Amino acid sequence: MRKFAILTMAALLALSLTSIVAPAGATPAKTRTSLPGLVAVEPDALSEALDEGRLTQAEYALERARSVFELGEVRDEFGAVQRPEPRSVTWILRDLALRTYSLDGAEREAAKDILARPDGGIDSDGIGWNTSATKASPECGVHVCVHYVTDTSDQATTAWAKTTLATFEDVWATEVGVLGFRAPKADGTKGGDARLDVYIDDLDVDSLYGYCSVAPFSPPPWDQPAYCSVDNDYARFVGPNTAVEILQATAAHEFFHAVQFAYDAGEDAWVGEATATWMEDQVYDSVNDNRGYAANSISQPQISADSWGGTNGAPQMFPYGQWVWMEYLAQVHGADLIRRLWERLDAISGAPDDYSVEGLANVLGGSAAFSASFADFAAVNVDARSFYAEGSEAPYFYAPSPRQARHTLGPDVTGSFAGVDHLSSRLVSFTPPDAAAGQFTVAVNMSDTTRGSRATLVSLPSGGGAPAIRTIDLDASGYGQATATFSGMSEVVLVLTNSSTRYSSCTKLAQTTRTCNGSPADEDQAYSYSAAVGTTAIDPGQPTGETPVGPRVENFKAAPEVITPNGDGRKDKTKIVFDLLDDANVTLSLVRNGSLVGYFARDEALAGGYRYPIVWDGRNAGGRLVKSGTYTVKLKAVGPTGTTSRKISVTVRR
Ligand SMILES: [Ca+2]
Ligand SMILES: [Ca+2]
Ligand SMILES: [Ca+2]
Ligand SMILES: [Ca+2]
Repeated sequence: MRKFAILTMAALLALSLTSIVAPAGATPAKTRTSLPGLVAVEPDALSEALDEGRLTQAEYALERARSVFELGEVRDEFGAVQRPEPRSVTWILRDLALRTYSLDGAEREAAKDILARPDGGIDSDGIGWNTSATKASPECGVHVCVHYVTDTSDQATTAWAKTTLATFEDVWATEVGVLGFRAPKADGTKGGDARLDVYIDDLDVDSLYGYCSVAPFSPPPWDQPAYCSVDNDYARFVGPNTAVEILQATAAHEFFHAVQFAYDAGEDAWVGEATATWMEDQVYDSVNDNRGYAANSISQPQISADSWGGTNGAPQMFPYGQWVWMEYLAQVHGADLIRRLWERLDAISGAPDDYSVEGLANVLGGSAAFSASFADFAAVNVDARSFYAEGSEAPYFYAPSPRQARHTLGPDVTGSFAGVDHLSSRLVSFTPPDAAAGQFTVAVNMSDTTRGSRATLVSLPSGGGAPAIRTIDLDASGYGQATATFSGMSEVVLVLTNSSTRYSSCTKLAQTTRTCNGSPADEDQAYSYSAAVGTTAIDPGQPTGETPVGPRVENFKAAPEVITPNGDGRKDKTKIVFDLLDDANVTLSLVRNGSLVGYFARDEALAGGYRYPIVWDGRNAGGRLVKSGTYTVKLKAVGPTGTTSRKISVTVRR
C-alpha cells in the first residue's frame, strides 16, 4: 500500500484554533468569546477589504465610521464605498467603540476622535463642534443636559435647546418612568455631571437624524453609559413632519438606544432597532414615522425576521420594519413584554444575558411557545389591516403580505418550496373554483417539527373583517392535513413557517452578521403541500430542491494565493483558513495534477463554530520545497448526515 507523506504543518491544525473552546456539557456558561458581529452594509470596497484580510475588524470599523462623516476621503482611499445608512450610525459607532482598543497609534487616536463628544473641540473634519464655536450654558433638566453652540454651522437657538431638553425629559418620563425600562447608565462627570448629555449639532448636513454613542470600551462590563446627538433644526428633513415631530421621533428612538446600552451594549443590533422603532409610537403616538417602515416586515415574510439590513436579501431598513413584530407581541401580550425582553437580554452581572431571539423565546415561555407565536405573527400579517391597532388608519402604510403561490382549486394541486430559512414564511393562496363554496383539504409535508416547521390556514371572509386563523397539527416528521371551507370566504391562505430559534456557534465565530454572532441551524428547509376539493388531499410528496446536508464550511481561502518560498521574507508562506460551522471529521489534502502530495489534516474530528488557520511554507513532509506549479487544497468535511467538499488553489513559484 502506498504511504502518503504528511505535510509539516499537519500537527498544528488542531492547535491553532482562533477561538477559546466553549465548555461542553448540558448547561454551557454564557461567557462571550467574541464581540458582536460588525453590522453589515451592502457589499462594497470596505467589506471586500475586510473579507480579503486587508483590513482587520477594528480597522474596518474605523473606516466604516469615518465614511459616515468623511465619505469622500474614505472613497479616495478605498474606492467604491457605500454611503452608510444614516439610521445605522448608532451601531457603526458601537462597533468602533468595542474595537478602539484593538487599534494602535494614529488609528486609535482617529477612533477616539470620531467617538469623542461633539464638544471635544475636534479638528477640521466636521465631526462635532468647531473649536471656534461659542458654547452656550447647557440647558439642564432633572435627568438630561442639552449642550449647544450659538454660532458656526452647528448653532442652535436657545428656544430649540429648550425644546430639545423638554423632549428628552418627556421621553425619559415615558420610557423609564411609565414603561419601566432601566435609565441610561450614569456617565460620572462627563458633560458636567452624571445626567445624560445631548449635544445639538448640524447632523442633517450628513443626512443624519441623530444617534447615541458609547465611549470606547473593552467588555466586560457590557452595560455602558452613552451620550446622544440630535440636529440643530432638521431644516433639511422638514416635510410631512415638522421639525419638532422629527425631533420627537428621533429622541424617542435614540434615547431608547441609550437605555439598551444600559442593559447590553453588545446586543444584537436588529433587536435594538426593532424595539427602538417600536418605541417611537409608544412615546409620540401621533407622529407615526414608524409606519413608513412597516412594509419592510409585512411585505417580506420570506426573509429571516432577525436579519440586519443589507444581509440575507434584506433591504437596508428591514430591522426597523420589525417594529411590527414587536407591536404584534405587545398587542397580544401587553407592552410590558418588551420590557421583560430587555430584562432577559440584560448583561449586567447576574442577569440572564440572553441574545435577541433567545430572549424572545424565554419571555414567551420557551421555544414551542415562540414557534406558535411566530407562526401566528406570520398569519395575522396576511391581513395586517384588520389586526394592528393602526392598521386601518390613513395614511395606510401596511403593504400586503405577498402570496408566493396562487391556486384556484380544481383538480388536485401540489406545490413545493425550497430554501426556506429560519424565521421566515411562505404563503400559498387558494381561491374557490366557482361561487359554489364547499369543503377542501390541504396536506403539508414539512421538515421535522424540531426544525421549527409550523403550518397555518388563514381564511379571509368575503365581506371583509378579521380572518379566521387555525393551526394545522403536524406530526413530528412535519406532516399534517386539515379540512377547511370556502363558505363565506374569498380566499384561504396556507402559511408555511420556519420558526426555528436554533443557532450554532453563538458568540464563537470570528464574524457573522447573524443573531448572537452565530449561524442559524435550520436554514434551507424544503416544504411541499397539496390541496383538493373534498375531505381528502393527495400525498404532497417529498419536497424538491432539498439542499445538501453536509457540514457547513465557509470562507475557505488562502492568502496569498501565490507564494515564492525563497526565504526573502516576501510571500514565503500562505495562510489557509476555513470556517467550520458544524462539527465534522475533516480531511485537508494537497493535490497536484491529480496526485496526492500530502495531508494537512486527515479525518480530524473538529468542533463546529471555529475558524481554522493553517500556515503552509511550500514544503513537504520531508522539509523540502515542492516544485513550482499550481496546487489544489481539497477540504472534505464529513458529518452525520452528509459530506461537504471544497477546493481552492495555491500557486508555488520558485
Ligand atoms: Ca453627563
Ligand atoms: Ca441642521
Ligand atoms: Ca401611532
Ligand atoms: Ca444580551
